[in-house]
Amino acid sequence: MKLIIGIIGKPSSGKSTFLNASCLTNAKVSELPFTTITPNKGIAYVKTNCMCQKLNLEDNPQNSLCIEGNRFIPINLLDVAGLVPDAHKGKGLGNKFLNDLSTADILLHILDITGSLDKSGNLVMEGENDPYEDVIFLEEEINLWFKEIIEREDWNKFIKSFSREKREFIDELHKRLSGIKVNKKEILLALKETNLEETNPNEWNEKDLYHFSKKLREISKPIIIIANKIDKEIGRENLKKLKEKYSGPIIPCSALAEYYLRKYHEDKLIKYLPGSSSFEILQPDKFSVGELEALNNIKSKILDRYKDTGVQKTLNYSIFEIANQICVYPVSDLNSFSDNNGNVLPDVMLVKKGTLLRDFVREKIHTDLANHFMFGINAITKKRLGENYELQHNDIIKVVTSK
Ligand SMILES: Nc1nc2c(ncn2[C@@H]2O[C@H](COP(=O)(O)OP(=O)(O)OP(=O)(O)O)[C@@H](O)[C@H]2O)c(=O)[nH]1
Ligand SMILES: [Mg+2]
Repeated sequence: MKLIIGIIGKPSSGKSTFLNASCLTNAKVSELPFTTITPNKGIAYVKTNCMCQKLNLEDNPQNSLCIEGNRFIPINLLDVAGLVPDAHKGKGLGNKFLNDLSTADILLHILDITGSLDKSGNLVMEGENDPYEDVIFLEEEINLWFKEIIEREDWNKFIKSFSREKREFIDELHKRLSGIKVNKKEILLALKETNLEETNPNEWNEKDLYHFSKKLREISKPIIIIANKIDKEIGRENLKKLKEKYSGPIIPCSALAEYYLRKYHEDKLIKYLPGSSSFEILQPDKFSVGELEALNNIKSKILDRYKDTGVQKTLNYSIFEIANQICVYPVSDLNSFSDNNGNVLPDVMLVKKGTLLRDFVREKIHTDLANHFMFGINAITKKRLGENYELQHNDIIKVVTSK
C-alpha cells in the first residue's frame, strides 16, 4: 500500500500550487478561495542517495527514477479543498472536504506565512492574520473531525451498555474509525498514551474523549507545518514570530518558486534537480528581464537562505522522519544486483522501520511467494537472512522461495 500525503490548509494558502510543484500536475490555481472543490491527485517523489553510487553500478530503475545518483521514489499526494473554522460542523462544506482526507497517512498543513488572508482565504492587509492562529484552528478541526467520527451513531448508548470487555470496545472503536484508515494498533497506542487504557469508557467525560481523539489523530494522521510563500519578505518576519509561539518543526517553503524551477527545467531552460540549493540557467536569452530577476530572487532570497525551496525537504521529511520509512532494493541476481530481465537495481521499496523480512515479502512482493518463502540473502554480504530479520535502510535483498 503506497503512502498517501494529504495537503490541507485554509483556502488560498497554496495547496494546489504545492501539489503542482511536487508533481508537475496542472491543478487549477487562483487567488480566489475555494478554487479546489474536488480533490486533485498527483505522484511526487522522495529523494535518496541511490545505492548505484555506492556500488559504482549503472542502474536501470523500473519503479522509480535515478538522476545523477539520486533515487526518486514515487508517493501519492492528495490536494483537497480549503478548510475553514468549524469545518467539522459542516461549515464551508467542511464535512465533505474532511472526508476527502480519509485515505491520507500524513497531513501537510500549507500555511500562508505572509498573514495576508483571513480564515476564509479572503485577501486582507499583509500581516493582518496571525499564522499561529491558523496552525491552532486547523489542527483543532482535524481533531474534532476524529472526535465526531468516534461519537457518531449512539456513542453514549454504546458506552452505557458497555460490558467492560476491552476487546469489544477496541473492535467497536475500530469499526467506527476504519473508514479513516485508523488501525487497532494505533487505537491501543492512543489509549495508552492518554492513560485511558485501564479506565472504563463509561466514565469518560468530554475531556477524556477529546484527548483520546487528539492523540489518535496525532498518531494516525500527523500534521507537518509548512510555512508557504516564504518568498515574500513579510513571510520571513512572520516565520520568526511563529517560531516563538510554536515549538514544533516548521518547514519554510515557496511552492511557487519550486513550481517555476521544475517547469523551467522540464522546458530545458534551466538545469535544476529538485531539492538542490542551486540551478543553472541554460538559455538566458529565452527569459525576459523580469523572469531573470525573479530567478535571481529565488536564488538569493530562498535557496541561499533556506538551502532549498522546501518542497523536496517536506516530502523527504514526511516519508523518512515522520512515516519512518526506509529503502529496500529487491533483486533476483546476487552478482549483478539485477532482476530476471537484467535490470540493475530495478526497484526500491519504501518500508516502515522495524519491518521483518517475512512481512516485507508478504506485503511488498507477493502473498503467494510468502507462502513459499525459504530465506533471504543480503546481496552485498551474501549472508543468509531468516524470516525474522529486521530490514535495514538500503538493504539489497534476494528472496529465495521453494517455488
Ligand atoms: N508568493 C507566493 N504565492 C503563492 C505561493 N504558493 C501559492 N501562491 C499563490 O497563492 C494563491 C492561491 O494558490 P492555490 O494553490 O490556488 O491555493 P489553494 O490553497 O489550493 O486554494 P483553494 O483551492 O482555494 O483552497 C495563488 O495566487 C498562488 O499563485 C508561494 O509559494 N508564493
Ligand atoms: Mg486548491
